Amino acid sequence: MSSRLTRRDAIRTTAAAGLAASITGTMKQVNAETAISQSDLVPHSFLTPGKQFYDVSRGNPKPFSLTGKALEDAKLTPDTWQLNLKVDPFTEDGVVREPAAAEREFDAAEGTAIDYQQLMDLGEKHGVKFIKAMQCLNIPEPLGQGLWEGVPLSIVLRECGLLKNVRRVYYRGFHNNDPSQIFQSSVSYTQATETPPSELPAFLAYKLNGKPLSLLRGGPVRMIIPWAHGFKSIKWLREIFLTNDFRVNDTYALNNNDPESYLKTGAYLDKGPTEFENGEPVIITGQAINGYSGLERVEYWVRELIPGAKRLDDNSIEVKQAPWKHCVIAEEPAWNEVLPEGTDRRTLLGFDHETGKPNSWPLRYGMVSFHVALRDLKPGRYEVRARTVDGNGFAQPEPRSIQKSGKNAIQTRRFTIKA
Ligand SMILES: Nc1nc2c(c(=O)[nH]1)N[C@H]1C(S)=C(S)[C@@H](COP(=O)(O)O)O[C@H]1N2
Ligand SMILES: [Mo]
Repeated sequence: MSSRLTRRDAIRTTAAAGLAASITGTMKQVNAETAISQSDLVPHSFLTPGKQFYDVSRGNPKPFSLTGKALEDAKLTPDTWQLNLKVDPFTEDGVVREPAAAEREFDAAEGTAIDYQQLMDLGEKHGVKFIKAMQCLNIPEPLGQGLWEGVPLSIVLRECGLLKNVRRVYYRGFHNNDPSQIFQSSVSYTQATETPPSELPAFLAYKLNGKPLSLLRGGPVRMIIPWAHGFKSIKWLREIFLTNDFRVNDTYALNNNDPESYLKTGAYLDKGPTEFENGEPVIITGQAINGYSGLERVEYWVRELIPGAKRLDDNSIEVKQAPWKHCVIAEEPAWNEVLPEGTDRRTLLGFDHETGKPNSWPLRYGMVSFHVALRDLKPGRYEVRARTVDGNGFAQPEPRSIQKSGKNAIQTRRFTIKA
């Protein structure tokens, strides 16, 4: 792919159209005589470099801003990292009768915490890697997509030997001594230990895109919960608790979020310029999340905004019964070009162990680029929408249009074709 050449073409045609400022836009206009290049249609990199993830971090100071001794005291360097893996003796009258118990516990106070090398050793034997997109329940835009590498939570829990009365596993990242800074999340014991063979497991990640997980992205070790929104994927992981409290005690639930929501299938439009010359194709691009209920296709609908046009609600008849058409979903990338050097696809979860082909395209819990080139629109004002249709045939924002279980309102962009 000669992306440099096509880039230059795009600059030339954009400048010719007097839209020099729009070159970084991804909904751009391309001279009809210039072939539309692949990088115009798929402007996203397949794996997101760690630094370019949209960051969602709590804490004051934020853990990734710590340096020197403060960073070591926080035990957030590979040499100092320690993980407590303990039982929570919680009981409550009339609610939880018996406390959880474990044959073995790992506790820094006892000098028995799990260190980085021990986790690496587990990884040596039981490590897995997979590609997964990160998406915040509350932000209508994917945060990034990574190749994550680490150890399944089930393998780490096995270190505790026999367990009794454990119904949930909850975990926290580093926080300072202020209890209001605690940000914890949880999974059921079953979710932690019994991964359906076709699914990705809950796991402790220590590598991203082939490199040690950076402090910025939650390193040295973060939790990754593949089927969930980002709040379950706790960064700067330091503590895991085994409890008999069956209730979902995620901090996120206190902010009116559904703590059991699954990663939602949805289409997210890229931003771009709002004015175009007459007679040129308008390229609409975006990314879709392949969530828990699968991704069947992405659709778009363009309507002309005639004077007096009403704002349309996602659940309006006009939107539901509009003549939606298919967007083009990006093909599988040239894997050798997008994966870190030396990555053998046959070793990735979600890929066939013999052929190296992905078990599904788009990848489960991954994100995929989509596009459509709009041609022959006459001068006027327009509004374009994109939506996903999930594996059960439900169109976005269904089947869960409750925005506190994942933001997936139908996105719109408005633009004008000049006379
Ligand atoms: N320790 C800790 N982990 C955390 C958070 C946090 O504030 N503190 N934010 C969570 C939320 S809400 C999201 S969406 C993801 C974002 O991950 P990213 O910053 O790597 O994109 O991290 C999650 N893990
Ligand atoms: Mo989030």
